[in-house]
Amino acid sequence: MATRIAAGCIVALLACPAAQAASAAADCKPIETRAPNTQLEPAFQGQTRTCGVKSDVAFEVIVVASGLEQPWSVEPLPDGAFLTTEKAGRMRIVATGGALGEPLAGVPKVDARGQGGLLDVALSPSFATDRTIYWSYSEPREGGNATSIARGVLSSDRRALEQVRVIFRAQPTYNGDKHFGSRLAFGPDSMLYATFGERSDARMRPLAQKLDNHMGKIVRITTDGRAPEDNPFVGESGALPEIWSLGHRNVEAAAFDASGQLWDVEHGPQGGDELNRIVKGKNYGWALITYGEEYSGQPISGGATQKAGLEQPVYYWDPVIAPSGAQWYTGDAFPAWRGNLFVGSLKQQRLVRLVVEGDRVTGEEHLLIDHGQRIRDVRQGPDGLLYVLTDDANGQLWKIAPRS
Ligand SMILES: [Ca+2]
Ligand SMILES: [Ca+2]
Repeated sequence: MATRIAAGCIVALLACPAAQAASAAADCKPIETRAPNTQLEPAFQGQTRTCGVKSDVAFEVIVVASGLEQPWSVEPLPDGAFLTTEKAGRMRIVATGGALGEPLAGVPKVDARGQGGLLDVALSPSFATDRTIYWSYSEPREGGNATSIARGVLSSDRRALEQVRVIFRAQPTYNGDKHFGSRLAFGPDSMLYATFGERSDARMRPLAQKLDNHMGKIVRITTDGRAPEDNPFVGESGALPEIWSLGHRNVEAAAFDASGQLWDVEHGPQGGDELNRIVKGKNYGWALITYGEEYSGQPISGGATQKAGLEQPVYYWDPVIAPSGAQWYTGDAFPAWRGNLFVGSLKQQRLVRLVVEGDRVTGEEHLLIDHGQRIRDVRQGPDGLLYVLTDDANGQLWKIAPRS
């Protein structure tokens, strides 16, 4: 055992560019070898195409459950079961043995057109005692739809949601079917952080830069959906008090790290998916600055990538991975992965592992490539294993466990 640990440490050091700065240039082989979509220059070395790393970790992929129709999110429950959402508007519990439960009663209707539907689900920080869950969905509204957040109490027989209440409605309502976001994450402050897309269309895109709406924003709210007094724009004329950060495009991945720092991974334009370290009140640039280009190939904002007062992404992908779901790994099952960020990739059909040191990404590895599935969500279970959800008409829940 001791030998195995020592060997693992050596491998980890060799894979770490910081530990081999002198020979980094010679040894650094980015995983991404395809031509980029644009010739835009990164703001700093390592902001894109960082060194590929390979973890010396033996694992197996076990199918826990099948037959989930376009599942969108999974939350491991404390007892080893799982709460899952399906895009069409169903929430189901997957039992510890993998049996798929009937759809829970009490879920409000969703607008499942396009990218809409039942999206993320999060457990109350005190779920063990209050059995309360929170979920986001594209809510059909008069004149269109928008992302809303509801909460409810899981009934004791686990067949229904009770005391269901919509606690937050992103504004404005819009008649579209794209860029709803969203992910929900409770912070160490027990506040609920939620991400919203900017609805994609040309007329909606500028809203990401305006504080009078929730499009292209991350909000921070109480469990009742109210804005805490210490939010950055409370009291500012014309600004919505729930806003925590702005200038986002479409965020389908967000997670807190072990230190309590929030990160997001957002769908960018063609060649511009990005990882951001989210700081209170900051502007993340969309669409005044961005990497990548329109999917038509046209430049965005004249190709501007940097501007004073606008945050740079910690990392970006060109070509894109189409990120969905993120998890900072903190478990004991895979010591070599502790502190790494895992991100699901829809378009590239893989699980991305990032080695992050401070505010720099120093290594990237792509896992599960041979499975050829779009990855929609990734979460860590109470057992320290990773759970992955595939985006498919016959979606599956996978367990990634050490190979014994
Ligand atoms: Ca979730
Ligand atoms: Ca940005």
